[in-house]
Parts: sequence; structure tokens; C-alpha cells
Amino acid sequence: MHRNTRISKFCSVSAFVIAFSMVLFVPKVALAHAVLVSSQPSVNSRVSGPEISVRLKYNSRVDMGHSTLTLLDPDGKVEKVAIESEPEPGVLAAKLTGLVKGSYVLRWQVLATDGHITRGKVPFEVE
Ligand SMILES: [Cu+2]
Repeated sequence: MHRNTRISKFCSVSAFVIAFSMVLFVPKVALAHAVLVSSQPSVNSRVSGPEISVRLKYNSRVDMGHSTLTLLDPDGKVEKVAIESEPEPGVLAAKLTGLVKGSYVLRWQVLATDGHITRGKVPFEVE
């Protein structure tokens, strides 16, 4: 009984130390990754077609040559989207054409300068 109490006390202290060092460590790592800070179209927005401009802004510089954009259309078809050259280092720009009414998902994958890949999606609706 006495032994068990000491073990669990030790465990909760180690758990606290581990949790605390994770709190200290994680923000530094996360800062180096490319995180989406704003998007056009914005997440879950309604836009009118058939043509829209895409502009994804990240918190850090991204490698355009190793970043990809794909579009899932209302029929479930996935197409690669050409990334336009953009003078701003943390921005991915593209044009979507031939959009019809329905739900789309724009998927992005970017390579940040720290060598880490992040990905995410921007669902939107064409009306
Ligand atoms: Cu990173």
C-alpha cells in the first residue's frame, strides 16, 4: 500500500514534468512549420463561379516547387491545381476555372523552409 502510493506520486510528478517540457518545446517546433493564416476562398464560404482566385497565406515562407494544390469537385473528381508564381514568399496563389454549383474541397500541402510538410483543406461552396 505504502509502496503503491510512492509509485503513483512518482508517476504523477513525471507526467507533470513531461507535460511541462512538451509545453515548452512544442511552440518552438510549431513556429517553424507553415501554418495557414488566411485563405481566399475562406473555409466553408460560398462563392460564385465559374472562376475564382485562390490565395493561401502562411505564417512562413513556403517552397512553391514542393507544394501542391488539389481540388476535389462535386462529382468526387480530384484535379491538380497549377500554382501561380507569387512574389510574396508565404503565399500560394492559383486560379480555379470552370466551377459549377456544388461543394468543393481545396487541399493544400506545403513544404516550409524548415523541411516540414503541413497539409490542410479548405472546403467551400460554389453557388
Ligand atoms: Cu516545422
